[in-house]
Amino acid sequence: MSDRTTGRSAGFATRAIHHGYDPTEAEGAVTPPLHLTSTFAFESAEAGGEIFAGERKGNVYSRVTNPTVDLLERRVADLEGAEAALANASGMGSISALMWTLLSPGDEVIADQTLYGCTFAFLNHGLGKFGVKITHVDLTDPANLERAIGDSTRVVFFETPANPNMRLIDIAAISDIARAHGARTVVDNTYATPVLTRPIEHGADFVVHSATKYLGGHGDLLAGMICGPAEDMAAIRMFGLKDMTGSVLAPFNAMLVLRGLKTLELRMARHSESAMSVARALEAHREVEIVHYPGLESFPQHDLAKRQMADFGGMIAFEVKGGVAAGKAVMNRLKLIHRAVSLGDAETLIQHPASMTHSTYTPEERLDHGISDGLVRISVGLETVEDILDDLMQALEAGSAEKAA
Ligand code: 3LM
Repeated sequence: MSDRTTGRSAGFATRAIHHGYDPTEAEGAVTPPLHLTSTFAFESAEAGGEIFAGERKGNVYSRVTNPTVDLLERRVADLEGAEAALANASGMGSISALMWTLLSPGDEVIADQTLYGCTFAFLNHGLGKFGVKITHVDLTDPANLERAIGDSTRVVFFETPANPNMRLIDIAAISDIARAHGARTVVDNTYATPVLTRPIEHGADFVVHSATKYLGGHGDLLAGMICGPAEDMAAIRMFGLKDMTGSVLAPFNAMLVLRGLKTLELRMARHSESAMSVARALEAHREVEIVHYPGLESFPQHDLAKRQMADFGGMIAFEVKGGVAAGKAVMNRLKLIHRAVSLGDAETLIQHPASMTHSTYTPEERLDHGISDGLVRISVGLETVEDILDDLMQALEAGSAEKAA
């Protein structure tokens, strides 16, 4: 999309608001219509047959295409710099539709050590059961991939920043090695969003999202997205989505994600600014053992963060002195911040990965995969930052006071 007056390509926020839609298509409606329909009428029996055979364009059934969902797919593809995208009913729906399509028994997936709990379970307990080999490799050092990758490696999968410990992966370095060995790179971009990082521009083949999080942005839906080459997206639509998972995004939820996208750039700026303040305040607090936030100078991969991310995002992981019990006590003293899983909402959310989002790992696996039991994860929301800080500080101070008494 280009600016109508200058011809230069339109900016991110402009495309997030306008890409792929012209009000003249729909009686001048500035907001795109919601096509709340499961099925579509054919103008003749022959036309229906031709659409089914792929000889003529047209909608058949909303498990395959729907115009509201289609607009969301085109818009997210544009924002990620991808040829095409596919929407699903959840992030897990996206990851599974993609993997069922790319993989066959005997293939290997190399995944980073740290993954969201259900992704870890899907790979190891799901795909693993069907003859796909899952190998976890520490991808923070690309040399480890060079050593591990083999002829049967079909997919290299990672999150950056990773849920929950915030480790970063160098997308360009990993994608280069994967490509040289004929493997496809999949990046879960849920934490960064295309505002902060566009993995395809760094050489990745596919991007997946839990659009439940920042893309939707308001905690009122579940959704997932896959972005990548048009030919692969068509294959995933007609097999992974249509036949294997049936994990279709409802048109109403597509409309809500389209609404969320309009403010994505604005929200990410505010999430990032507030998270930076929270990370600094936590790091300065005597009750806090360690803070993992890519924007901090103390973050071991701060240089990579500056290279690969436009800003540092809204997610922080930290540990309180005194371990699990002390961390939970801090969580229980919070008054404004909600104790809840999920992330990317307007509300600040706090959770304990070991007993919540990452309880799909055994304690031994968590240890192996760099997910410490004392870790507390915070998704910094859009409230007035002083109120977030006051709440966290009173919860930490009460811990100091208890110790002193
Ligand atoms: C969570 N995460 O609280 P859905 N990829 C990443 C994710 O963080 C998630 C998914 C995929 C959380 C959800 S835990 C019970 C709640 C990096 C989800 C999966 O299927 O849309 O939830 O996305 O960390």
